[in-house]
Amino acid sequence: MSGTTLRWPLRRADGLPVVMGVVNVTPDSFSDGGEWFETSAAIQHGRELVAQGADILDVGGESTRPGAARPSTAEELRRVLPVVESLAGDGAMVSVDTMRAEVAQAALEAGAAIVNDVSSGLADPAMVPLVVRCDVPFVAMHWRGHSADMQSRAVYDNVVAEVCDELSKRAAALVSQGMSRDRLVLDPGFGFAKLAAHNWTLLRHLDRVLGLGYPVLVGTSRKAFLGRLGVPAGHPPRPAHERDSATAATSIHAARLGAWGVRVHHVRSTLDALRTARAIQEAP
Ligand code: PMM
Repeated sequence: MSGTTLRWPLRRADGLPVVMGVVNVTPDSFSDGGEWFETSAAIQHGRELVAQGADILDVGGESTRPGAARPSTAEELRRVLPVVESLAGDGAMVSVDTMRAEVAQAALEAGAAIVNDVSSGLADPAMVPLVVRCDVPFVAMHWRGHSADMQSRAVYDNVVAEVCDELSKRAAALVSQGMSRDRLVLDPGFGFAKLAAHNWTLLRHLDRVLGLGYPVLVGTSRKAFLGRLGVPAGHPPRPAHERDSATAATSIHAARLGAWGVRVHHVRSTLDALRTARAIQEAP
């Protein structure tokens, strides 16, 4: 497994946040559902994202959109493994986006270097022991339950305080189970058990998540709350592929506050935006 030799935390030579490009091998993700479902299309897409400048490719075989049903483990393995193997074989740094230890283990054996678990290990009791054993970087996201009914848990008195509290307790639990502190990345989980207003408030106060003292990954890309801006009430949100400019704006915000990385579908527009914002900031 490649994790033990990985220099971590990964940083870009140009100082911009690490850009994680999304490779969803699913028929039903809200953002790009079905587009890259065929193995060869997913591999081709991953290669394009690397050509656009992605630092990490995040390969996932389970849609986590609100209300989504889970695929079987066998189906998730079938979707993910050939894509991980091929992209890692090209030399790309691959993370596997999974809540299942069995899938994570097979992906690590196929060349993945990072585990990205939207449940932070809560969905499968075998996940944390696996990650500890393999000593690989672990992205732990704020999570309150599976997608089928997660939006019923989008209830907060103070979303920023509660997300920070739940995330820091989760990080402490992971460390107490043997995870090395410097292998951990935290993610506030935009869109997961959160309504649009919660996502906006969390973004505005992202500095509080950063204040927990871990590298922070921000995953707002193409999420529904970005598609509602400028759309009259009662009309449907903009389609997912029309949300990349809004995503670029959130990436600039995340970079300004010091996020470690951004997880995005369209890498080129994100990097264009990040480079532009920095050129303005650094101009005399
Ligand atoms: N969002 C999705 C899937 N995986 N992983 C992390 N760490 N953070 C996220 O915000 C996140 C994720 C859902 O979005 P997609 O369907 O576009 O992949």
